[in-house]
Amino acid sequence: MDVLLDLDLFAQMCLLRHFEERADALYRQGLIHGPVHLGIGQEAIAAGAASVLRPDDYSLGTYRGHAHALARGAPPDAVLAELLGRAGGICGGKGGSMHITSVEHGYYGSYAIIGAHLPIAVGLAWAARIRRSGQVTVCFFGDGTTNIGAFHEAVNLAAVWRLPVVFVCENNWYMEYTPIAEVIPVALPAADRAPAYGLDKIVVDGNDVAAVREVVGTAVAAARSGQGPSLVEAHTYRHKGHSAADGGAYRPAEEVARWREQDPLLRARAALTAAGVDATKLDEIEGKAKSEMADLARQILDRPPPDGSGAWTDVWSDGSWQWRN
Ligand SMILES: Cc1ncc(C[n+]2csc(CCOP(=O)(O)OP(=O)(O)O)c2C)c(N)n1
Ligand SMILES: [Mg+2]
Repeated sequence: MDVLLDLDLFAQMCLLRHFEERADALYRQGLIHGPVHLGIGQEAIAAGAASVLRPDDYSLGTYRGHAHALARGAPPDAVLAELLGRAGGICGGKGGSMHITSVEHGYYGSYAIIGAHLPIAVGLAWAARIRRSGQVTVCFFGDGTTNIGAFHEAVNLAAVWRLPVVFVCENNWYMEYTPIAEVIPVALPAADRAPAYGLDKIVVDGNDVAAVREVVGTAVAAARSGQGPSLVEAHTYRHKGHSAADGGAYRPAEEVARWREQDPLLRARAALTAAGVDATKLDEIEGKAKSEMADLARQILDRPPPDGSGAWTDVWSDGSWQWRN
């Protein structure tokens, strides 16, 4: 069997997929307030990249960040409770879907402002360099983000200072409702711009978890050994709309169908069965993930909302909310 893909990694992708399918269903029932952005179809990037990180490495993502937090080990229970606004939410119910953060698991946040987290990733990498800790930072963002100034500033500074950071552009070919090709003068939003910063042009099939693992693994190893940053462009597609409220009708049906055939879970299944794994074993793993997420949602919906006593905690770094109000 290909050592880059094993049953644990398949199980991880099933967890990410069924967590989000459940979140989508709950959103449709009106049980999640505020926007929800699903990365269904993009799981191979989150799972593959997280699988090459050390527990003390850093990662950051966008509002499409559930999978990135879960892939680093954030408990599904606490993430789903956050989405549902129930007690036990990973950010105490104050963040919601777009701001999932788990510092404890090295996931330094989901950011709703496009590009805002790239300079933060550079800061984390710089701090790791000063401490000589050997930690690597991996920063995920979309294709549309490459048109934001912060992208260019962050990649430039990381390249000049040769910081231990890996930028991963999840190119799903759309920025909200706009095809990326309409708003960039090059074909590949990240890869075609990498040489401008002295970086290699790196493209990976983002729906092939083994390929993501290999390419991001190489970039992470280079960063850790002092060879500086990388900019990786991973090609993928979101199966659903920009947010759960968007039907995605602006995308040609044949394009959606073509990418559905390239679904990362289907691709992983094909690779595993070709390597001799019984399909019933894979069904069992996926069925388990699906039923566990349904059970989790039922349990969380039985919980009360947070009681409000923690509303002012964690608001200021020194905790001094009393004298500020
Ligand atoms: C600074 C800023 N400008 C505009 C927006 C509105 N906005 C939200 S998502 C989005 C598109 C981002 O596309 P991309 O980077 O490709 O990420 P994807 O949603 O495809 O994962 C935009 C423009 C924003 N959140 N922040
Ligand atoms: Mg995009």
